[in-house]
Amino acid sequence: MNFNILLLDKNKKYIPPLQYIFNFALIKFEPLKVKERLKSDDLLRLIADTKHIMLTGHVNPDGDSIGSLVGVGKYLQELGKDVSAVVPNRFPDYLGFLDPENEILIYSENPDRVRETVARADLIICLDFNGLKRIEQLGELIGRSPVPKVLIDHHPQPENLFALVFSETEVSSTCELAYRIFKNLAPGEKISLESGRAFYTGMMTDTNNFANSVWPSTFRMAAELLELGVDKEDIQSRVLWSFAEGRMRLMGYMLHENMKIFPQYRAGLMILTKEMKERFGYEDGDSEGFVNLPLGIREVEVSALFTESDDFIRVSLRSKGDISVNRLSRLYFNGGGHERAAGGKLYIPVSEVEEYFKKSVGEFMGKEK
Ligand SMILES: [Mn+2]
Repeated sequence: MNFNILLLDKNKKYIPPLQYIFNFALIKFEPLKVKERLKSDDLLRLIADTKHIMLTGHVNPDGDSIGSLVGVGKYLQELGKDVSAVVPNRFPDYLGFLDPENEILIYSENPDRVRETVARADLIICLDFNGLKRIEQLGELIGRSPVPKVLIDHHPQPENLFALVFSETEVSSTCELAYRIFKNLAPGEKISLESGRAFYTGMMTDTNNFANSVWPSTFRMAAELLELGVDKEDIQSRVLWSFAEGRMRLMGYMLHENMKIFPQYRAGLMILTKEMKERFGYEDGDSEGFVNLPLGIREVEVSALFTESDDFIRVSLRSKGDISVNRLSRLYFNGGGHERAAGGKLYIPVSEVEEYFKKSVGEFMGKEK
């Protein structure tokens, strides 16, 4: 291990505190594993050599995506870095409080500025997705950049093109992993309230308000962030209790008229068509969480939400028990994800979705039994 004095920027001189020097002795009290500690030293060295750092989130950015971009971004700014955050397309309005100055660049709306940002960056950090193909054209652009790329993510099977990979599936969220890395990264540099609030948002949304994918480390982090001063009521009311009336009406409609249950396959299904979106004044993010609803039914172990868009049908899958929707999606829905939460895409007419779902889930659940 290297205890050189770290110069993160010309005006700031870092002298490692005692705690850093005795890091190995302290490891058993720290959530960081030895391997991670060594990797985070590599990350610190990579960061120390850079001026312009670009952070990238995934398509249809959610709370974990925006939370990790803002949490990591603010931290790196505190270190004196020039930081840009980019997402492939727009994120829902209820996450706007994390980016009050509209600093996050949106590739679909401003491709030229994003191109300039990629050209200027001397380090690219990818957050909350496991490979560049997941971010479509933005991924191609980043793939052509010669600068080192770092991945921080909690999805299985990360792509093999990064200089440094932090990939851990036994955490609630990318925000949890990023918090763990950055809170121990630069000696003497603390997580600010602004970063903490962003990280809290991501762990709260990815766990469905601390219901799924919660680990002991998740609650520990939540406790630390509350001690830091994060206002959880404020975040809850901004993110969970700020939907439009149309979203509630749509949810009622989906449950009452649209949801189909197939007890023979232990499966539930909802199909959100463009026609329904129009009827209920649908806005991006309005169907957030719908896919979890059928899982509340005793018999249902796999739940699917199909959302029609102009070019394809977006697939969301959830499960409980031992059913792997990651596998289900890889086999039938051109996607993947976590064991109990996965996504995919279908390129068939919306009228054929129900038949296709019944056929594939029937085959799959037959094998799973
Ligand atoms: Mn996530």
